[in-house]
Amino acid sequence: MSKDLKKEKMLAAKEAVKFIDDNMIIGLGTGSTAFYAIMEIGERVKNGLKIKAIPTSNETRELAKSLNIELIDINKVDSIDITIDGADEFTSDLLLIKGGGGALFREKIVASVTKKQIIIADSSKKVATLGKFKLPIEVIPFASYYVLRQIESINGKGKIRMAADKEFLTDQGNYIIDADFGLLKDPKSLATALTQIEGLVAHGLFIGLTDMIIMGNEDSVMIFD
Ligand code: ABF
Repeated sequence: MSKDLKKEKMLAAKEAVKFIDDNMIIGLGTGSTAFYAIMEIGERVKNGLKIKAIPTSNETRELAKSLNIELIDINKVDSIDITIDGADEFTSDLLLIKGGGGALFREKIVASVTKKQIIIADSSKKVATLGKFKLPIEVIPFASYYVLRQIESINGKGKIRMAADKEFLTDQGNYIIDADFGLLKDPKSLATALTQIEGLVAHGLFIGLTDMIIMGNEDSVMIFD
């Protein structure tokens, strides 16, 4: 039986939104799974929920505005109570690859400011070891070929992400390099090595940033925490 991944996304999203209460500051993720959570939040706002939200992308900002979800500047808050966001891959020990949607920089900043980071995903995202999904890396355009060479020097194979016939641009006007490092036996060491590379703005390894993963699983959800 083929799995209904859309249903799994929706189940995970609804479960995550139950954690939201009045007067919270909420981080809004990016991607098709986060979309369902934002729609559910919009419904609750329509029924009187009082929150202020911080979007992780221009796309999410526009969706939130269309649902009359009140937004607040991240630089006006000391912390975020709950963020609900998606992932491209996750392991049972809460390691993630994110950035398939190109929003990884703001997602990582929002996650770093968040007290309770909840990741929602369908069951296709769960892996034993990260790495089948190429690692998204945000890079300053001026540094892109230098970073490509640095990625090769640590046994990666990077490619600049294209959109039609030109480089994909992030909300910050940067490029994304999708890098294949094979299966990641030691993601923590790779994250450390990447962080040393000048011109690299953010990488999609989210380590130690997640408090709970809610995975849609056929007709129910599984929680990893
Ligand atoms: C976002 O969620 C990105 O980091 C990630 O690429 C995306 C997952 O996409 P989807 O939920 O559409 O499968 O946070």
